[in-house]
Amino acid sequence: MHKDFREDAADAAARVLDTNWTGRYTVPATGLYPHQWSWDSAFVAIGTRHRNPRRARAELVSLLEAQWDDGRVPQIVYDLDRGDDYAPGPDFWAGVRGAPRPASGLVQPPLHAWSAWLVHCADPAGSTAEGFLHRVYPRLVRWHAYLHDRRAGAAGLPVIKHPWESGTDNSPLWDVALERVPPRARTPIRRPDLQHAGTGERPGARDYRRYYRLAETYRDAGCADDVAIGFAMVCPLFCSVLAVAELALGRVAATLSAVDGGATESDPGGHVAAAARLVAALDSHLWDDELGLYVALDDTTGEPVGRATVNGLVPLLLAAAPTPALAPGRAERLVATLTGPGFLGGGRYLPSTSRLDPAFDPALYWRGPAWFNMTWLLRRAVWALGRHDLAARLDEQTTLAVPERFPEYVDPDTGAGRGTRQFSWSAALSLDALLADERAVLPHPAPPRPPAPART
Ligand code: 2M8
Repeated sequence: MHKDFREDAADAAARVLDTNWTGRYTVPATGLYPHQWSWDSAFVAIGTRHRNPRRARAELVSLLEAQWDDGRVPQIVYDLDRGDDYAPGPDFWAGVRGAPRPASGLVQPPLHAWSAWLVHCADPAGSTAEGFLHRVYPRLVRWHAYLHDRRAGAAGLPVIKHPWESGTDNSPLWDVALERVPPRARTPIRRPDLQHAGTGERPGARDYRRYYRLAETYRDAGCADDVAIGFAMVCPLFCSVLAVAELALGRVAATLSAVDGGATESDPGGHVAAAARLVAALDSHLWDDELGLYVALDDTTGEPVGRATVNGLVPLLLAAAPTPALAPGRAERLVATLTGPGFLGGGRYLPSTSRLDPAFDPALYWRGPAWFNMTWLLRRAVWALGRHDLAARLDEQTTLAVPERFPEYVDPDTGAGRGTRQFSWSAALSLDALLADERAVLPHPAPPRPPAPART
């Protein structure tokens, strides 16, 4: 990439992040998404750390301050001044116990520990001076414990209780389970989102009636996770991100014990072991040999959901890990699927749903368009595997960011921008793709130090 282009693109991305910064956190987009979203903040901090590491730390600290008593980190932390600008708003969740701030009772993929580790590595001196890792580590441990314990499904992997928890809301992975949810909600459904994005790009009215119904059922059960609400799905993206986050927490724990000589209770080996358990369960329960990728599992019926989506390629992040690693042969199969006709072999950019899946639609939200966060995850995965050719191929999406004004997602064939614009994680992850130090690509356990030379 030309040097001037890189600098201009990085400046433009940083300006989007400055505009969307509220003073405490970054909204995903000022119109469509006017509150703090959980995994958006994690992605945003990964980009912000390059130019403003202090703000990246504040981003994660503000989100973790909204952590519930039971350890969950909420999907959305609401800004009450913008309460009516997005639905469902804060009123929908009012009355649920255990939340220190007005927030949704749902969660999102647990990318936060990985983000916190990358944020620390960008400015270790500033991070240490602020006690950043000491502040976030206990909260991240409780967050993961919530997922491992309260969300444990039959396969030993955490379940999601709503499509919004996957971050890939209308992915075909959730279609069959959603069919069981009556498309009727008591809450009147408002769609302020349609003022900011095309109707043909966002989920439809019937989807929304089911989303609301499911959210109502969960809320009315007090957001208790031991109550069956008819939707409990294991997502390969969610689980593999949690495994990487455990590896990151292992690095955080090791750093803390080196810094304070064990004063902070931390357990590096325990996090690596948790990651290993997740990888083993993922390999045993979610692999689809015919599709050549990982699929979702319906925890209610025990049935796998044989649909090919980008979610099922994300476990490639775990392929290069020395401990733990995917089962032999899986990395090669995943790369073949990634480069095959359903994904990069069938068009220019990485689609969110396989081009070969019957639900594929290049314009519709998570059913086809290329998203910057998925491309970023896969780019890190292939780089860690030494496939720099594929990383360069995935980088092509970054060049669209400036002319398309940092769109929420793009058409996977033409690259035309879709959804809202000046979207924070598109800007943050473009910034990271332009500026990141690739040596820190994944948070695998640090290699053991060579033994000190023997004294003579
Ligand atoms: C989208 O999800 C929200 C609900 O959380 C929505 O559709 O209104 C998804 O793309 C999700 O992954 C993202 O975190 C959120 C905010 O950017 O928007």
